[in-house]
Amino acid sequence: MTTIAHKICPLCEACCGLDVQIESGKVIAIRGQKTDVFSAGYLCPKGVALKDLHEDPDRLRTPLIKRNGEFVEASWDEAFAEIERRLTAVRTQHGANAVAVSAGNPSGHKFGLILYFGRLLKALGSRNVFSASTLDQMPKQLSSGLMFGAWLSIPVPDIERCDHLLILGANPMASNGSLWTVPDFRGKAKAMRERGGKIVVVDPRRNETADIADRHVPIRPGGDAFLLLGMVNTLFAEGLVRLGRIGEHVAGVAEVQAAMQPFTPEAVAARCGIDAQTIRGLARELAAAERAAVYGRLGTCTQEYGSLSSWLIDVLNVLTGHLDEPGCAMFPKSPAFSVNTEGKPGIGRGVVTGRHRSRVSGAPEVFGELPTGCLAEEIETPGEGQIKAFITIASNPVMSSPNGARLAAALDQLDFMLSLDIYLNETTRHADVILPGLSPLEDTHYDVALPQLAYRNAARYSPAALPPPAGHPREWESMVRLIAIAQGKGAGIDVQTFDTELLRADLQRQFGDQTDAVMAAISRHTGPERRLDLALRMGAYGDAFGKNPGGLTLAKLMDSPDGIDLGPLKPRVPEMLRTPSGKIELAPPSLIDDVKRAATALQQPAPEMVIVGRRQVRSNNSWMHNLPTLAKGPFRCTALVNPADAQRLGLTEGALARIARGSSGRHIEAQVEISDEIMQGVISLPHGWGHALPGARLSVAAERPGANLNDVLDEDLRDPLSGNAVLGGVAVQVTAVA
Ligand SMILES: Nc1nc2c(c(=O)[nH]1)N[C@H]1C(S)=C(S)[C@@H](COP(=O)(O)OP(=O)(O)OC[C@H]3O[C@@H](n4cnc5c(=O)[nH]c(N)nc54)[C@H](O)[C@@H]3O)O[C@H]1N2
Ligand SMILES: Nc1nc2c(c(=O)[nH]1)N[C@H]1C(S)=C(S)[C@@H](COP(=O)(O)OP(=O)(O)OC[C@H]3O[C@@H](n4cnc5c(=O)[nH]c(N)nc54)[C@H](O)[C@@H]3O)O[C@H]1N2
Ligand code: SF4
Ligand SMILES: [Mo]
Repeated sequence: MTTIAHKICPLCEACCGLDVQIESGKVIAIRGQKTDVFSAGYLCPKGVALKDLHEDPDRLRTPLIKRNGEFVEASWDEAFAEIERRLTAVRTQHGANAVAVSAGNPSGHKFGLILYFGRLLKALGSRNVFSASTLDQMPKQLSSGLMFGAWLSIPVPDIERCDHLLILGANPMASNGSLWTVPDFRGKAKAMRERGGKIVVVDPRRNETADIADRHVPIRPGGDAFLLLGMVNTLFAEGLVRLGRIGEHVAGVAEVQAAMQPFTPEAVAARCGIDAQTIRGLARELAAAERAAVYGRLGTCTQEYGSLSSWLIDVLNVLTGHLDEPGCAMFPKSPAFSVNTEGKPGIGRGVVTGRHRSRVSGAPEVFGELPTGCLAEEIETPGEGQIKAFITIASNPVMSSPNGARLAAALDQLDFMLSLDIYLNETTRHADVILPGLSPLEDTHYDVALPQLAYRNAARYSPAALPPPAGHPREWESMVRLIAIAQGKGAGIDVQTFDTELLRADLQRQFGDQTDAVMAAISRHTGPERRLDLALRMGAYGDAFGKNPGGLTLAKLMDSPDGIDLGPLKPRVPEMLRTPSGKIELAPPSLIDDVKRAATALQQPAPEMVIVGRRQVRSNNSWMHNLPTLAKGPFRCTALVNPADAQRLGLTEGALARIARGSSGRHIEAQVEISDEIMQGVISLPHGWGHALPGARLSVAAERPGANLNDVLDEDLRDPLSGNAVLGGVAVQVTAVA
């Protein structure tokens, strides 16, 4: 008998609904779910590869414990007993800060992990919290937090009504969108252009998105802040500033104007590699467009001026009247778990940073996290607060962070390391215990964060497509047992009972003497589902436990396998603001101050060659190169070089180039691909490759390991405000390998 299970794909931010065809417990095919109210049948090759992932013999299905340097299979109880013994010893001997935690990208997509992560951190009480966010979007979270009052109040283009889209440092054609949940970007971009809309892409590479755009403007890597400063300067100089409806809610326009004074298009042109006339033109056409949005992503975050660039993108949106209007940059309204729909509308506590600092480099905490670039030194450097134990949760920092080799060596100095992961890979090989998660097809799904970034408001939930193997806990259950260990209650607690206790304690603070009634109302669910039911019902569209009859509940979502459409984005200013002033803070002092740092770098000459990264459709960061469906076909980990550079450097198509990072002595060898899609003076290599490290169990990936871009990047190069790693625009020396 064939059944179709509906499953939301957890692999990237597009959140596509999938039809999983199952026969006798076996996956036959995976297709886009045409009836999904949000993704309407779209999927990419990675969604199809969920079948490979499910069946991958290398995927871990049993806990592993390292004994005498070798991993051996263990029961869940044995694994937890080992964790309890060793983690407790470290905490007793060295204190709470001796345990560090790192959350990787998939933990943001798994609701059993994300909903318990905060509770685990609280129970551990350590300042040493790290995540992929400081290799990714922390600058945007910081600028949004400072401007709008919440870390995830990030405006997204209302693409279905937009007629001018300026994209910087993003490639949604390959990435399927990021900090912008937009399945089928291609279809939506096509529709936009058919309406007469225009797409402009600013990128050192004529990427797949530039290929379908109206115009590609090459930019010197790391130059975005300068381009944007020049554009804002132009708006003021030419009288193009118009704030429109939201004007009365904006503070700091005069401060921005004053700070932008020195940055005429002529002054910034060389630094961003774009001539003054083009800069003025980009500003003018943005100002002239009725419904427009500026959107920037990874390329604008992972650079020296990541926070400045992220901020200036929204400064442009505000100053041209393109924030919070239909067809412009808008704030989605999420059905659950979003700060900007909770509490008193229009005002809040805002965000602060630097409540503590990293011990060795003194990097400020941002959003409760320290920069991942500081992880190795915090393990290596002796003294009070030194990291002695490390917990990774769906995190592969040996591959995904700059100079992972240093981190790998540091991990071997730890007293104890635990990994929640589904592979024995470059990072987890260093662990003492690995607790495997489920195959995504065996897990239930709700996107906690991404509806806050969605092109359209919707609510969707999917049950497991297949039952988990007997005795295999869901990841939230492992999290609950870890919390129990951290609280000194021991791994032997009854998970359900303890989870109920944890939730009751949380609710007590919020609901006081109503707690029992609320607990009773959500008691038909357990685990993350129970927390979800609560959040939905108390959320922006919820039934408010009967006060809003017909409103959302989890039961209602479960009865709607196609999801529930909640309509197009609507203007939300001032209701969504959570700044202490109740205003949009256009001129946060720390950012205005950082403008001075940019001023001192205006004359910085372009190095002869700099390196940047790129994403590819058939790849997902560091961990999906083991799946045959994605791994087959042409070798993808190639170094793109412009024909003029190739000639000058003596590089030939298909041969190896040696890419070295200055005096560090670190270098890699990568296969050359000559193409004029990359601008002169820039070399582009995808990240997440380099699967040749010993001790990993990735048989398919190891066949064509590729080179690791992060081996030539520096762990101490960061955007100082956000702590985000600089992953592009750094100087390298490129030579032909004989
Ligand atoms: N040079 C360079 N470096 C980069 C980037 C770049 O563009 N250039 N991009 C950066 C960005 S944006 C990001 S987000 C980071 C990502 O950095 P990470 O999050 O560290 O890396 P991933 O490659 O996503 O690895 C995810 C890990 O989770 C495991 N995993 C997968 N699914 C599950 C699951 O369901 N449960 C559990 N428990 N584990 C699971 C995988 O086996 C893997 O170990 O990389 C960053 N690094
Ligand atoms: N297929 C696939 N999809 C993915 C992922 C994946 O690995 N594979 N990863 C997911 C993750 S974790 C993330 S964070 C998102 C990222 O999503 P995107 O940001 O859309 O993806 P990237 O391909 O990294 O795009 C970055 C672009 O920035 C350009 N760039 C580099 N340096 C600069 C610069 O200094 N200035 C400008 N203007 N541009 C620059 C690069 O050439 C590239 O085109 O993708 C997600 N989706
Ligand atoms: S675009 Fe691909 S990987 Fe992303 S959610 Fe859709 S099917 Fe999954
Ligand atoms: Mo990311």
